[in-house]
Amino acid sequence: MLKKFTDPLPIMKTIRPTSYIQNVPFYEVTMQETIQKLHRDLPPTRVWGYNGQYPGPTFQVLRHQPIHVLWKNELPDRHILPIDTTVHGAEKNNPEVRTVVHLHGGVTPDTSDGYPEAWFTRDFQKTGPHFTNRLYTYPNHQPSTNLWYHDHAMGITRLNIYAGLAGMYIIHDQEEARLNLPNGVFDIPLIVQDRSFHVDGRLLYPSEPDKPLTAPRPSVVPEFFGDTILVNGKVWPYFNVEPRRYRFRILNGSNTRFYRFSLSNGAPFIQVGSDQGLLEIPIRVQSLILAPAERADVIVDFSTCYGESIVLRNEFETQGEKPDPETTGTVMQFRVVQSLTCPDDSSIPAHLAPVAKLTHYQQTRTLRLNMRKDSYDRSIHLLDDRLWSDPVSETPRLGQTEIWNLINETQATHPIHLHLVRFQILDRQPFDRDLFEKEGRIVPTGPRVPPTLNERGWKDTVRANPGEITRIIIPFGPYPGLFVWHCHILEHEDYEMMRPYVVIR
Ligand SMILES: [Cu+2]
Repeated sequence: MLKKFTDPLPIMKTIRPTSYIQNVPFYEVTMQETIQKLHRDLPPTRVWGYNGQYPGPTFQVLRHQPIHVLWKNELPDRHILPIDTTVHGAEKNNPEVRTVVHLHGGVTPDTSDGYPEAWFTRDFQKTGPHFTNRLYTYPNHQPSTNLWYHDHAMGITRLNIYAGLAGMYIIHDQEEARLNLPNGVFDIPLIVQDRSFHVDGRLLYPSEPDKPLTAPRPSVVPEFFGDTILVNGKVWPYFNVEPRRYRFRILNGSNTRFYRFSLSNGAPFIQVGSDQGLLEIPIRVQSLILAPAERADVIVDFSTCYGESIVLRNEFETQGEKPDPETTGTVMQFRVVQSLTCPDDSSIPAHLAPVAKLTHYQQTRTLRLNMRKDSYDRSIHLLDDRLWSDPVSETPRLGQTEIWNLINETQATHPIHLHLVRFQILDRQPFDRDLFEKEGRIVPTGPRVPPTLNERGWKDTVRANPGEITRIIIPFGPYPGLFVWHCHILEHEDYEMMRPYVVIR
């Protein structure tokens, strides 16, 4: 087993524009294969990175300052992970290595949103059926928040992200700057991901499910749990900190794994932001759940901890079991060993940003999260019992607000993500599953439970729990066009738990 806390936490570089096109910053990012040391005792690992870095460089942008990005693919022709060619979009007649970049949480026109079928290969030699343009533009009109960019290619997203194609994208604005939260070197993004390795250092991703079945090989797996935890691309790193407040922008960038973060010294997280920006007020939490793709913006105060070593733990129960503290129950370590370089004059204001509660809406949709068996007896997860290739069924009107009732008939929590929009969680309510299966009627068996305090900001990914109706309220806009909504468990998303949707004029 790999030793914990042997490597310092890497901090991703901030990417700089290569030029300006009519005063708009222009960035060029090249996807490249590279060899990286992910742990002191692990042989170097072949990974795929944006500009050859895993995780990719961090974008630091200003609100209302659009940017152009040219995403280029210089990856090899053969994939480094097992492709299931029975999965839609990954068939044998398609190129093995296809990429398209999505800015998760970005309010982006569809031509730059990274539609899964808008993929392209090395040097744009081949492009997918919905390829739109090479140069992407991000308007950045949304309030300050923590987004992330990652691959979204049809049928192989789970493999491309696992190979390393992900990075942070942070939007800043004046309102946030005025709050005087910890900044500069005291403001750190943390990308948390689980991985498994072969003894020779290669990334290990299963080529078939555990259960014996007459499936094709390689085959998709219904879920993936790695046996080590990486932060910013290092296995179980440590981070030397000063006795002061820090701001951590935490992203769960894992394929399937959920986390319940806590600190070993019992200190709380002061959460100031969720997926789509600042909360109304800071929320003090002892532990913090993040599903894949969710983000939390938190302040941790080390000011009274000089000399201590504090472990960031994970206590999320999977199938009724807590993770082993020796392995996936540990995330990283903070060592409060540095002396103060300057006094900590940061603050955590009582009020952060207004979050106007949405109440008015024009339409309601009831959408099932359900399952089916494929011809190999494997489980397919579906959105409203439809396949990716079925005709578009969700067509909200531009400028209108809808309530979506997500009825989770499955046994698992699905983090549901909509492109383009931000939304608010209204509530969750248990329903009678048997009755729904037999008669199709939705009969609640308990009250509507409002979201937790730290879920009451703007979101772009919501945990829809099994046996519950999760209600979200979504203003559609500001752009019309073709987008997707999907489960962010990458193994589900790749295997049919994703649907196109169209915002119509
Ligand atoms: Cu799912």
